[in-house]
Amino acid sequence: EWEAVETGTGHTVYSGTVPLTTTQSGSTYNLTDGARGNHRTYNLNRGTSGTGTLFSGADDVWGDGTPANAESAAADAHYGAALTWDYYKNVHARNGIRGDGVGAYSRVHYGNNYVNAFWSDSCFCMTYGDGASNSNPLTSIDVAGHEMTHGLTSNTAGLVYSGESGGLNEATSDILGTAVEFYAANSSDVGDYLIGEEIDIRGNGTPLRYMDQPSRDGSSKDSWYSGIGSIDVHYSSGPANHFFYLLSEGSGTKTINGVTYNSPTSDGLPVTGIGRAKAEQIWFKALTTKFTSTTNYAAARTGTLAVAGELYGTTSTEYKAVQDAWAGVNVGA
Ligand code: ASN
Ligand code: ZN
Ligand code: CA
Repeated sequence: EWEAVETGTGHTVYSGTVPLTTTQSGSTYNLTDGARGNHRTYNLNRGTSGTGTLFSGADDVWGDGTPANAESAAADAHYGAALTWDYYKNVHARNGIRGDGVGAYSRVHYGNNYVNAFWSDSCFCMTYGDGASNSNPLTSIDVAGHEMTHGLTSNTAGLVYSGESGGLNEATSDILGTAVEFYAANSSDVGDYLIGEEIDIRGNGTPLRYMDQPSRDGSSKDSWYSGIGSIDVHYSSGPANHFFYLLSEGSGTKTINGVTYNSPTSDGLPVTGIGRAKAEQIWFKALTTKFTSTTNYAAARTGTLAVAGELYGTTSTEYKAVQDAWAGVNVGA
């Protein structure tokens, strides 16, 4: 018996035809990513516990691009995990979720008509439902990056998943999930500042969340206020998502990759963006070197400013942009 790292082909639901790193064991191919800590992708086949079965087959072609083929969502999940791994490594020099080179695993086809996806620390794994009518698996790149980033946050800052730290935990997943989507630069899946725009989770074609103006979803908050720690963490994430958009792109109206955004500030003052790449460096470094389990919005401001000072200096335009972007979401000195 021998094993070899191979490059197969995935026909995904959301990203077209993509390369997938797999493992060949004898005459069988497995969805085990031999180049990325052996990250594996399993089929729960509508079950809700255990690992189900590892995706395997006699050829190295996975899925047909439709949700009806069980391998299609697996191809998305395997691809999303690989992209997130590559993004952490190539953009932030981090070797996997824990920094130890060990891969996690993905489980697809969780439950029946299950409209959610989630990370779990106990299994060190991420899990995806198939959505309404089992026809919209929640396996798009931004969602995969979001869920895997819950693992990163848990193993770094450890932001408690309630109160303001919970909102910052959620925003970290939206921010880095979005960064992975841009990193993919896949012609089928261009980057945007929307979350879940491909999975039709609302059934009307609209995204789950908006980073330019989080209140566009009807529930999220654009700016910090006393008491924001009492609302759902997927809504208290709003100010941090909005901060990241403002820091990257600046305030006002802007069209990027064909999507038009409108990002107002709570203080009415303009923010000049510093570009997504610098904003990502600031957030990632703050997450991994400044934030703790109890970091709140005020402390996130302090931590991101400290990082901006370290990276660019306290008299830099980058430092001022961090100040202005936090002021734009009502987080002040
Ligand atoms: N999809 C959700 C999330 O990752 C699942 C949850 O709320 N636990 O935040
Ligand atoms: Zn989340
Ligand atoms: Ca997106």
